[in-house]
Amino acid sequence: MGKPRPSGRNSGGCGKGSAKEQKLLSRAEFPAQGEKMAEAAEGNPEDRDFRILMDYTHGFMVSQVLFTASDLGLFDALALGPMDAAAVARALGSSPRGTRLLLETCASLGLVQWEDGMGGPTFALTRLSRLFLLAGSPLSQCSMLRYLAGTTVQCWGELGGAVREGRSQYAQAVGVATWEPFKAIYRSHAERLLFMQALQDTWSVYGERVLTAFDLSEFRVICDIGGDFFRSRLPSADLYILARVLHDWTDADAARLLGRIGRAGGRGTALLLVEAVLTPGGCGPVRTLLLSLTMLLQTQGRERTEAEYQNMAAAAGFTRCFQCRPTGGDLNVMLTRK
Ligand code: ASE
Repeated sequence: MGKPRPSGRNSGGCGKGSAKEQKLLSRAEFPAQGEKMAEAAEGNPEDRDFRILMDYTHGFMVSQVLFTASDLGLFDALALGPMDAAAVARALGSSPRGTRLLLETCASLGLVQWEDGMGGPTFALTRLSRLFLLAGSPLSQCSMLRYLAGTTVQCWGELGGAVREGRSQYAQAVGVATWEPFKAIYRSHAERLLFMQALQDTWSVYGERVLTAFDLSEFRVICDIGGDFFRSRLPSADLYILARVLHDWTDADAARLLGRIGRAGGRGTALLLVEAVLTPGGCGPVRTLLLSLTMLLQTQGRERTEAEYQNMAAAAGFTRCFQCRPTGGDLNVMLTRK
C-alpha cells in the first residue's frame, strides 16, 4: 500500500543554519576509510540523524495535509480532470492562496502531480490518490482518513496522560467519561457509523487477501465474530473468524473470549485470527507499534506477537496446526485448530 512519506533527502540541515547547527552538522574529524565512503553516498551521520529527526517532527504536518486535502474534497474535485490552483479553489470554495499552497505540498508528497495544461501548469491525480483517496473509488480510504483525523487525532493529543495512567483518556480527548472503549467509540450514531465505515475501508484493501491466505473451502459454517461477543451465545461453527478483535482487549478479556469460542465448537473447529503482528522481540514494525499506541489510547488492548497469539489460542484449546501468513501489508492471518 502507498504510504505518504516526507522525502528526507533535502529536508533539514541544508542552506543557512546557525553556528550551533553548523557544529551539529559538521563531519566527524577522522572517520575510518569505509565510513568515509558510505558517508559520501549518504551524507555524514549527523546530517542523516538530523534529517530523520526532521522527518519525525514534521510527520504530523504530513498527516494534516493529507487529512485536510481529503476533507476539503480536493481529490474528488480533481477527479473531473486536471485543474490549475485557481480552478480548484473555485471548486472547493476555498482561498486561492491556501489552495495553491496545499496543492503544491500535496504534489511534493505524490498525492497529486503537476501537469502541463494548455493555459499553464495544472494539478492532476496520481495513481495513489486515484486508487485510495477518491470518495467513490472501490479502495477508498476516505472514511478511515476522516476517522483518524477526528477521534484518533483527539485521542493522540492525550498520549502523555495515557502513558502515565496506562489507559485511554476519553474524558479529556472527546468529553466522554468512560474507560469502556466501545462506549466511547460508539458514543453517537454518527461516530459508530464512521468507525464502521473506517474499518470497512481497511477490508476493501485487505478483505480478499485475508480470505485467500488459507484455503477455507473445507469449512461449511463460518462465524465472523463481532458485536456483543462477551454476552451473546456464540453459534456453533466449523470456523470462527476474529478479525482485529483481540487487539482491542486485555489479555484476560481476550482469553475469556477465546475460551467462549473454544467451548462453542467441538474438536476440529478452526480459528482464524487477523491482526497486525509484532516482530518476535516486539520492536517492530513501526506502524504496528503506532497501532498499539492507538489501542492504548482508544481501547484496552495492544498489538501482539505471533507467539503471543499462538499461546492465547492454545490456552483456549486451539493447540493444533498453528500457521501465520502475511498478506503483503500490515495485517497477518493465523489459522489454528482444536
Ligand atoms: C480498532 C481499530 C481502530 C479500535 C480502535 C481504533 C483504528 C483506530 N482506532 O479496532 C483504526 C486503525 N487503523 C489505522 C490505519 O490506524
